[in-house]
Amino acid sequence: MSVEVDGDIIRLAHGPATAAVSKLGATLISFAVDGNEHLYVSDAANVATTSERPVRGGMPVVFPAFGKSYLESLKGVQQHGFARNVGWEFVIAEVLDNFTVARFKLTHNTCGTHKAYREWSAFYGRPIEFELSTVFELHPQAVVVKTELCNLNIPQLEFQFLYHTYFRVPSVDDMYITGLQGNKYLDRLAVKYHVDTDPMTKIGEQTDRLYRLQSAQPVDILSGNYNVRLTASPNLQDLVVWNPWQQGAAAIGDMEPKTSYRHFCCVEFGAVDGVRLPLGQKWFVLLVLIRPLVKVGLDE
Ligand code: TA6
Repeated sequence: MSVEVDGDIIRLAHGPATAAVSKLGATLISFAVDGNEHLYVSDAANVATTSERPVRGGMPVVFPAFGKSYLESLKGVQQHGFARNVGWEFVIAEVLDNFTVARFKLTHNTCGTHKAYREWSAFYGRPIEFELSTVFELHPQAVVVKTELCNLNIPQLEFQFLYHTYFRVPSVDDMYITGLQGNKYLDRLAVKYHVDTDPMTKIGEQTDRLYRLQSAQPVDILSGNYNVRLTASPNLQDLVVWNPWQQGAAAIGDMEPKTSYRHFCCVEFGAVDGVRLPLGQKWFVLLVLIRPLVKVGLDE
C-alpha cells in the first residue's frame, strides 16, 4: 500500500492493484491489477499540467459540455468542456485500511481564466461559482471513482458530464461488450437511431454510438485477461462507445501509434442529456471499474 507524488502524477498502490492520476484534468492514466494495464494512453499523450491539451487516453473528465454541445447554455463552450484541459488542485492522498485514496478539486478560482469557463459564464451573465471534486479509491481489484458537483451561485446550473474512458485491450477484434442489448442508441456518424440487439456488442469499424440505458446494470468488457466490469450510479444513464478506427485515428494528431485503434475501445458512462442543478445543491456520481476475480467470457 503506498502513495507517491511524482510531479503532476499521483501514484497509488493497494495490494495487487496500482493506479496513477494526472493533475491535468484529474485524469486517471493507469489502472492495473497484477501488472495488467486496463487503460490505454497514447504514446504522444502529454500528462503534465503545462499542457493545455487534454490527455489522449486514460479517463479524462468531460465537463461541462459533451462534444460541441447542442444545449443553448453550452453553445459557446469548446468540445468536451474545459475540466480535462486544466490542472486540478491535488487535495490529499492517503493509505486507509481497505483502500488507498486520492482527492482532487476544481473550482471557479482554479479555472476562472480559461476561455471556455468564461464562455459558459457568459450565458448566465456572471462568473459561475462551482466546486467539482473527484475521489479515486483504489481497492485490491477495483478503482472506485466518485465525483461531486456543487453549484454555488446559479439558480439552475445546466451541464453535461462523462467519464471518457479508453480501455486497453490486446486486440479490438477479440473484444466484446455485454450489457447493452435492448438499449436504444444514436449512431453519431450516420445520425440514425437503432436498438442494439446483440448480447455481445463487437466493434469492427469506425464507431461513435450514444446509448440511453434503460436500467442501471453492469457493462462488461470481455477481453481475456483484460476483462473489466463497469458499474455506474443510476444517474449516469448515457453510455458512449467510440473507436476512431483507421481513418479517424489518422486524423488525431496526438494518437500514436496510429494503429492504436486496434488496442483500445472507449466505453464512456455519462449524463449528456443535460443536468440542471439548483442553487446550493450537490450532484453526485460514481463509477466502479472492477477486475473480475472470476474470469467471465473469453480466454486470451
Ligand atoms: O466520446 C466520443 C467522442 O465525442 C467522439 O465523437 C470523438 O470525436 C471523441 O470523443 C474524441 O474527442 P476529442 O475531443 O478527445 O478528440
